[in-house]
Amino acid sequence: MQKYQPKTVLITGSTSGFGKAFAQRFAEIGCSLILHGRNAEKIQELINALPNVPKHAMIADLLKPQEITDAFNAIPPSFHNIDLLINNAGGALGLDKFHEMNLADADAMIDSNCRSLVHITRLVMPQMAARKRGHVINIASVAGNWPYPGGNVYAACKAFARQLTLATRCDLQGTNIRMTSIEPGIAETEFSVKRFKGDADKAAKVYADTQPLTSEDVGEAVFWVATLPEHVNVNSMEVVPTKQTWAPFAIERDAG
Ligand code: 8X3
Repeated sequence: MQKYQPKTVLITGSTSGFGKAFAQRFAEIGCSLILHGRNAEKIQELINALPNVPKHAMIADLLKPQEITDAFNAIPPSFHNIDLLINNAGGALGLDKFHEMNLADADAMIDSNCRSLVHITRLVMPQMAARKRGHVINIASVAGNWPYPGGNVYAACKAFARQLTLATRCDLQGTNIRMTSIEPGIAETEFSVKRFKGDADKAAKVYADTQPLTSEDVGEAVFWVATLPEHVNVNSMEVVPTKQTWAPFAIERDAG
């Protein structure tokens, strides 16, 4: 089968977890990388650790739309022809019941998972359409497909990412642009430490006594999707550990 190789890849949230694995995987095949993150030092560390391919640090706080635009406009011309955008940044804050949760956390999740996704994609996509070449991969989650207690706003944000992917595909007729929603299940990354605001013990319990996905597992899934021949589009792909399935419905019963 004739395989496809992106030449320039932009990865948001590249300095940890899945983002790092994507950077490593695409560097291995010689892609030029635009590595987005909030922290310049962390991006530099990543740049130093990766194979020797062209790299550009894109520093922006995703909660600040103007920073996203400014950082996008500062991308050097040699990186302008972005073939693959991986919208990976975002994450969860808290696991509280909806009626008890912190509204500032909800706003931050909506901004980092949804608004920034729209803004970055809107900035990157015109050159893909003009060149009739490109692929946008949105990192959604099983949380967007299957409800679980305390998932509320995070789950809704991930459902947004998935549906934005599918709905946007309707607009991409004639552009040759591919678009994919990847929906990972439980994966051992910094995700839960962030969700529990630095409580490493609480985060570790999420992954205890089971075999979650690794960042590399998800990296391999994304790599496969991104290197399929250009006439093949994976709309959505759910990837979970073998040990993760579903619980029965919760039925509230009267006492007594
Ligand atoms: C992360 C997966 O199941 O922890 O998106 O919500 S889960």
